[in-house]
Amino acid sequence: MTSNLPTLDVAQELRNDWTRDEIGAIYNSPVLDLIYRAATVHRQHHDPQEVQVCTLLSVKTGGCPEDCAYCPQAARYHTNVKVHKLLEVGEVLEAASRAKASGSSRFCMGAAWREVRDNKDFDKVLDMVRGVNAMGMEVCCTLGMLTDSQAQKLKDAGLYAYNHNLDTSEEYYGDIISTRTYDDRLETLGHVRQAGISVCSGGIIGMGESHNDRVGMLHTLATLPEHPESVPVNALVPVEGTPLEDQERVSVWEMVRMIATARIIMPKAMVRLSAGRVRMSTEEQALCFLAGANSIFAGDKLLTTPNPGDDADQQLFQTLNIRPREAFKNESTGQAAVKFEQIPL
Ligand code: SAM
Ligand code: DTB
Ligand code: SF4
Repeated sequence: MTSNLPTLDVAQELRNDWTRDEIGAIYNSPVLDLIYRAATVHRQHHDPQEVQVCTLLSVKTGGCPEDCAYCPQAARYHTNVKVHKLLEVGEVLEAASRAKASGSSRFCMGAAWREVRDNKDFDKVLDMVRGVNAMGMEVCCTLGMLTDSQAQKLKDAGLYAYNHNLDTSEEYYGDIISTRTYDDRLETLGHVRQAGISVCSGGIIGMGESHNDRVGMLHTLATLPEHPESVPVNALVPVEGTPLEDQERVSVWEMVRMIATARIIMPKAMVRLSAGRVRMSTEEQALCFLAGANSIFAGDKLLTTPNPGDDADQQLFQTLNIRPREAFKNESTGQAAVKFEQIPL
């Protein structure tokens, strides 16, 4: 018996000319074939025993002017998130140091901002970036929209990666967010890429989008001039008070389809099993790793919602014989290396 998957050379070169139909055919293929193929591609480009461990910290929480329907930090929704102004540099560096001690190689600082403004708070964030860089961790930020000069300042301070998610397809985007456009998002990603910062961009499933929307988002990512170095796949965490509070949780098979398709079409990217792990069993997470995920967020909190925590993850790594990936492994897409230097303080 042969597989009824459309033929595709698993040892293929990187491609940026995927059609939406080709990606749809992969996404919709029989799930066991899909996992097998993704696992094969994964083993050609990555060590399957290695999983990148990233720690997230919300450095400025809540009170955001945007209307992202999924987000507990939008000021207009009545959620239990407490607004907190930008943290002090010292407390952020202490958190980064704890994250490093517990095995994280990447530290990602998130701010509930629409965009970065050239003010004292941005100067503080630049100091945080310098400090985390000096600890020998990959430092990442997710601060909203950036201009080209702000991206350059972050790069000069030692920023390794910038997270800015497309979240969903261009067609569905307007149903989820009205306060900025898909093109705004793509423009910031262009500034990040231009500054030579590693690009982290993915999305969320379980927001009421169709399978075609999921394929559409993957198509946009895989046809960027260069693939993102990291692709986070989040399952919606439905939070009380947000417009999406009553969304049904996605099944593991939907996560597996997204992860496996991302792995096949962007073979060199780190595919991150992101929000939603707290609801998953060891077996479900193992399926996601088999399907090509090779990165997670660690710690007992994401930005504002729960995450499994270090003890559970230590157990997970032991059970599955996986080990944390070291910092600064060349994660270039193969199309243009992200040149990175550790900057002495
Ligand atoms: N304000 C910045 C921005 O929107 O780019 C950075 C922080 S924002 C919270 C980062 C990402 O978190 C969002 O793009 C979204 O993908 C993810 N996110 C937020 N709330 C979520 C939720 N309830 N479930 C899953 N992912 C979520
Ligand atoms: C990403 O793709 N997922 C993370 C990170 N990038 C910033 C955020 C998940 C947030 C989940 C909801 C919360 O904890 O507030
Ligand atoms: Fe604000 Fe980011 Fe949340 Fe949107 S996702 S409301 S921009 S913090």
